[in-house]
Amino acid sequence: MPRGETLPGAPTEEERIVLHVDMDCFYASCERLREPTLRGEPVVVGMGYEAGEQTGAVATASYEARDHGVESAMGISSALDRLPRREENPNDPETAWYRPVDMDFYEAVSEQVREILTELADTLRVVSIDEAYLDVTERTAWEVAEGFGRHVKQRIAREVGVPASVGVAPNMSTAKIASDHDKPDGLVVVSPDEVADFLAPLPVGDIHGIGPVTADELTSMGIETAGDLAAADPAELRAKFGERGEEFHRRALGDDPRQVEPRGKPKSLSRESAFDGAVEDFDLVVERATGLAGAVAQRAKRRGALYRTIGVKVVTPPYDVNTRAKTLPGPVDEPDLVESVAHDLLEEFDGERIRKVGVRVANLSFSDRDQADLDSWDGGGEEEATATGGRDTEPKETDRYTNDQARLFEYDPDRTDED
Ligand code: DCP
Ligand code: MG
Repeated sequence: MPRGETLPGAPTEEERIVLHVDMDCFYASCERLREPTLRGEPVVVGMGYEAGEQTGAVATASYEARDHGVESAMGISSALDRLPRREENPNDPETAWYRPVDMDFYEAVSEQVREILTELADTLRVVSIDEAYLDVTERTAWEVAEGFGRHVKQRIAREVGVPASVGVAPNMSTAKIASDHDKPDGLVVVSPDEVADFLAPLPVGDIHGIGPVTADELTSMGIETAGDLAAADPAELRAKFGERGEEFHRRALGDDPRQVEPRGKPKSLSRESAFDGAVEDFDLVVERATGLAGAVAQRAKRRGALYRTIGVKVVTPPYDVNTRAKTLPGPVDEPDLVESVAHDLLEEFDGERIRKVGVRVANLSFSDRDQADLDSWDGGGEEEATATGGRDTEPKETDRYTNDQARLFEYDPDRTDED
């Protein structure tokens, strides 16, 4: 339907109420859930924190640790410079508790949150392990939206035990900015008549779709805030950025026509794992791939997905991405086959130094199951199928992190609709 037209009886865009939930320092909050003594303490979660290891990266840091400059994607040595291990300095308050990443546990916690959100939303779109949009138009009204947002936070806190920040706004991009606005434990409601004033002072880089490069270009044009962008001449923006320029302009005005929609059925499922540096021991690679194959096959089973293509991804230094895939005569659900095909495809990399390995199933077909099951909170790792149906192709990068070191074990968020 063209913008500006409305079906009789359908709510206009301004009448939609969108809620964005983003869990606070999620992995660290999960660690606190099973180890309550970590509450209120600086906590750093990452890989490569086992005793004696000096490489690896921070997945997340609790807000107490962030106060000391420790943040996601930082190398462990920088983190340790700022905050040494508490175990080694028991009486020094300027230290932190370090814990390794445990994806299975975080996914289980995430699943519990998702169940609550499913109950609370008209429509739910899960974006990553700790983030989701809810269309709650039929559940609440602007006059009581703040209470509704608080109710969502409280249910998650009471029933799961982890903190969330919530933003409520008339559209997705403003709701996302709102949830980030007062973290941690934030609740920010931006009603339709407040959107422009809320956005105006924010730096342009906060606007959905504007990355650091575009932000720099805008700054050089004298456009620093969303308010500047909203006031800029759309024709000039178009001349400089093409259609994207007009979109930036609309977004800066708080105009985002996207509707909250559940995720469609995935085109493929994948899981990958980075080594701590590059490894030469091929047995280690095969062992890691076996674990990934099992996890992917299990995820496919849970979603009722059959696959025809099984593939691997191997990243060699510096950052060369190699993919290999095999397409079967018909769709299957056979975990053993995923493992053996993955092993076969990896053979040719025996003897190479390997930074990262991944396993993927594609060409999916689905048995009859509830769509809700497919809209899983564990969405990490899905990718669009390649147009060539799984032959050797350059995979689409779904990672939002530029620093490969920061791509932590099994962390592979599907941010394709976000970035
Ligand atoms: N993550 C990761 N590597 C990164 C960034 C994030 O492994 N470079 C993981 C750890 C986070 C989780 O993803 O806990 C969610 O990412 P967020 O960006 O939402 O970060 P947090 O939830 O940790 O913190 P915030 O309170 O800022 O949302
Ligand atoms: Mg978060």
